Parts: sequence; structure tokens; C-alpha cells
Amino acid sequence: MRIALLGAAFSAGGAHPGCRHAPEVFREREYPRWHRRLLRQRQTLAVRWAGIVREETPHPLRLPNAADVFLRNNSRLMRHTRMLRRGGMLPVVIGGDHSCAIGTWTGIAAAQRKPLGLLWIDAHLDSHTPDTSASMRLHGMPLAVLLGEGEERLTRMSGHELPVLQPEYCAVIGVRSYEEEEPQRLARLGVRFYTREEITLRGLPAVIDEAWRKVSAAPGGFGVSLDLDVLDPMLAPGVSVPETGGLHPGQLARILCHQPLKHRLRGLEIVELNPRRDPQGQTLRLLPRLMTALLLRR
Ligand SMILES: [Mn+2]
Repeated sequence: MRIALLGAAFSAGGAHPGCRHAPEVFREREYPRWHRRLLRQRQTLAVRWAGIVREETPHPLRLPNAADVFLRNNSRLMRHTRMLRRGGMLPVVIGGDHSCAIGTWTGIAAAQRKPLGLLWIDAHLDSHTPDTSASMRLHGMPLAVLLGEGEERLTRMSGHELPVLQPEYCAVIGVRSYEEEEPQRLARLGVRFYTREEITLRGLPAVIDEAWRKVSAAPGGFGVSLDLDVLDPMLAPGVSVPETGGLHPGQLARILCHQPLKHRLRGLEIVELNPRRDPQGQTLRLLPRLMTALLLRR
């Protein structure tokens, strides 16, 4: 598998400017070691850096005023992931605040003809629109945009009429903080989301099996959007919007490892790493482990 690492140095759509430093910090501190380890272990992953897409205005911005800035940033990211997919590469995007998901998945979906599945791993539902958001920050809205709801310049970024994602091939897992309009929207659209309570009730293996089956049934393959705030902030403090509780990194690695149809993977993004809240680097150091868990076929 030929993997192209792509930074999305975005913070304008998020809650904290620190997020935009994450791709560079990863590339300098973790990537060389990870790359050497893969070579030494003769792993079949061929990884290279494809560059860093930088936002044009590195200040927190809000909708509706900043729609054009968000559109330009995400359009550039979309062109990169689309080009990488068309070239037969597997894009792995290192964010950035979660608004980069709009560019990542619009580009990956545009490179193929069949519908794409997506597993959204997150403490939040990210399914607001400007009508329901209190903060008007775009990182609380990317899933709604990809499903075709919200700011129209973003939902139609690729020029296609249809939304980027079809609800029946999407699932959200790890959720533990949301406003009531978000589950209402997802329920109306028909997107399955698994809260912390459901995971506790049914057990993680049953839930993850169901979620993986759902997204990997998509005719065009599937992707994973991983917001690091799904993890317990005691163990992974380096995120912009920490929520108490959450998954243990080992649990998350097992989730990523146990997808049986990895040959149908079309992309991965890992977002919301905030190096300024991660002075000891423990959140940063999880990235190679999590990426290897999903990318390596056993
Ligand atoms: Mn998120």
C-alpha cells in the first residue's frame, strides 16, 4: 500500500490556534522514527510525505463571515486528496482542526465513482449547521456539511449535486458530548451513531463490529476520520476540546486493527491534535501506533 502523508495545518475553524502546528510537529518529531521502524521491520507500508496544506488566515474565524476563507482552505486540501487518490495513493491527513474533514473527504470521494463509507471516531457529533451552532465554529459542523447540510458553498465545493456521503454508509463512534439538534439531524438523515452509553451497554466489540460492517459495505470503499478527543484526556491531553472519560489508546488501536476489509480503505485523517496542550508529547506519540493499527494488514 502506497501511503501519502498530507498535513492540513488548519486552526481557523477550531477552538484553539495550536492545532495548526500539529502536522509540522508530527513530521519533525515522530515521522522519522516511525518511518525508520517501518523500514527496519520490513513492513509492507510505503510511506512518503506529500506536503502540508496551510490555511490562509491563522486566527479562529466563524461562520457566516468566514465562509470564503473556509472554502478556499478546504478547496486546496480537496485538490490534494483528489490528486493523491487519482494517482493510486492512500491519503493520510494529519490535521488541523476537524473542519479539514470537509476538504479531505470531498477530495477522496470526488476521485471515485461509487459512494464512500466513513467511520467518524469522535467525542462529539460535529453535526451542527449555522442554524443550530452556538459557537459558529466550523469544526462543529464538518459531518453535517459532508452529508449535504449547512453552508452551501461548502456542501457543493466539489461541484457535484449529491452530498459527499450517503447516510447508510456512515457511522459515528465514541460520542459523549453533543447538543440535542445534532442527534436529531443524524437520526433524520439516518446516520447511525454509537454513544458511550451504548458502548458500555453492549460492549465495544459488538458495537465496533456493527459500525465497521456498515461503513465497509459502501460500494466505493471506506475511510476513517479520527478526532483524538475520543480518547480519555487523562491519557491523551493534547486536544483542543477535551471531554472527560473516553477510550483508552489501546482500545482505539484495537478498533482500528480489527477491520477485516482493510484492502477497501480509501483514506484516513487524524485531527484536533494540539501540541500546545501536549507538552510531554504523549498524545503526539500515539499517532504512529494508531496509524499502524489501521494501515497494516495482518
Ligand atoms: Mn471532531
